[in-house]
Amino acid sequence: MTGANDVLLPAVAGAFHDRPDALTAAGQRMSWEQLAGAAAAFADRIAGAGALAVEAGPSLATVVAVVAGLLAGVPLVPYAPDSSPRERQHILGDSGADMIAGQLDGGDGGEGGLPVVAVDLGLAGRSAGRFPEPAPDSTAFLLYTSGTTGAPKGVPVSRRAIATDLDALAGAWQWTSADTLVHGLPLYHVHGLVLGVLGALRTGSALVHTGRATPAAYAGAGGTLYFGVPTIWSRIAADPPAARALAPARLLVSGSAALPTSVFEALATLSGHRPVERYGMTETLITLSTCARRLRRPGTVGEPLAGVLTRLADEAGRPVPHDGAAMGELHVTGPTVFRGYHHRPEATAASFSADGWFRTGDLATIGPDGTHRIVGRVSVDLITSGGYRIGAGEIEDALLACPAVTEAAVVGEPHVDLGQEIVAYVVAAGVTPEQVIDHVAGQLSAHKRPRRVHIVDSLPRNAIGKVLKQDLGGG
Ligand code: MLC
Ligand code: AMP
Repeated sequence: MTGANDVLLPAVAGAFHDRPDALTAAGQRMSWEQLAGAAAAFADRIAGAGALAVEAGPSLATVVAVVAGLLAGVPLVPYAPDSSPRERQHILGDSGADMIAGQLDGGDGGEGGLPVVAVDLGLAGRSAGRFPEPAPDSTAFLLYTSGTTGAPKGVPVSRRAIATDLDALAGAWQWTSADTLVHGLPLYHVHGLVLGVLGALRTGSALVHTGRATPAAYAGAGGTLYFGVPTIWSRIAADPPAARALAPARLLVSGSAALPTSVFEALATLSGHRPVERYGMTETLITLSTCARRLRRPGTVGEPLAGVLTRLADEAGRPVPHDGAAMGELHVTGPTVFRGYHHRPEATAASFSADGWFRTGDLATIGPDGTHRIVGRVSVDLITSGGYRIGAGEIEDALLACPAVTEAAVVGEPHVDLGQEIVAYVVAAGVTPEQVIDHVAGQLSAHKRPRRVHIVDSLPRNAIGKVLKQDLGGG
């Protein structure tokens, strides 16, 4: 196995026997040699940039742009292709990106006047070895992720964190160049991008991106290793022929949100596979997982990966026993944990304990045998819907920007398909719930739209005026 100080992406450096179908996305295929050539050509064009923003659609062009940034040592700032102008402006401005990888070369015509450079998949550039391997502690990505309030924050992710995490996962999942990885996840978050693209390029496994993550697409992809969020797995479990078609696979992996026991059991019955469940965050990468070699039980996310340490703490920061019953906030430390948010010292300080452990904001139990269960969130203001982490505050800000809305409170309510669905309670006059949803749709990407809006006379508040979110509901 390649160590964290060697090349980050051995497949791009020619370490594996090449194959014409090394990468498949959006109906296009590429070998690793073709990827190395196109990425080297693109790297020459972006070398020296401060940071490269990437409109990260599910395509080979995204993979080429990302690999080029990693070759040239240019930090990458991937963003959702359906993000609104407001979201883009925030990400481009906050990150300091000075170039965009986009569809067409565009001089200064790009977002915010930034030059747009288009990827050419057919170009074969100079040797991929021309650029020296950047330092392990340099920033590979600035990934934007929601907090409870305000706009998303930038999380710098180092090359060392990525290499360490992928090597630990390869060990836990027996992930090798004999695998074909299949998924249909977005390429601007840890799950689809770091695990789903860089994981394949580090282990030398072939990669098939399915485009839309439908049961039929997963069933027809013929992979050995499948990644999905619980919403994808629950749709597959509800489609028995698709689930049965996964029987020849080696391993099904679920993460980004809690996998319901009923879905775990349906997959086990239909496909013969007990899925591996793993837990992680943008800030920490993946830190906990069940093991390919050991019995996998529903509802647990296994043990810490190699090098990761965990503990539980109560609200005052005191230790909570690891007895399998007591709940506490999960704290994490280790080589995959980030050092702090981009230009946000206060948010950084609030996220680490006095002795330097990252406070995840997730409630967990830890058994005497080291088995972890994720049981909820410390804050009601972080919502997980379809495996996306969404801050209630960002949606409330968008609602309050609607002139008809005077007060707004957003919560996540249980939803059989999405895990949680976004529900908004607003005090508003002269608008319908649909108009309020449309207003948010104009400001935020699709997965942040409230599914339901309740127009109410007032919001329940405590003596100091804070909204009592636990008293909302049933509307
Ligand atoms: C959404 N829609 C609405 C709506 N909100 N329509 C009307 N009113 C609203 N309020 C529309 C959508 O635009 C879409 O339209 C349709 O409803 C279906 O939406 P959906 O069911 O929400 O999503 P779908 O497109 O089917 O995708 C489901 C999914 C997706 C699970 C594939 O949510 C997804 O890719 N999730 C992955 C998120 C992820 O990668 N998280 C990892 C973070 S990293 P239309 O017209 O398009 O059908 C991380 C670390 C770790 O967490 O541990 O991994
Ligand atoms: P993000 O930062 O978008 O990567 O989202 C991280 C969050 O996803 C975590 O804080 C958890 O709340 C949630 N999460 C990830 N994996 C799991 C899992 N296996 N079970 C429950 N929650 C999870």
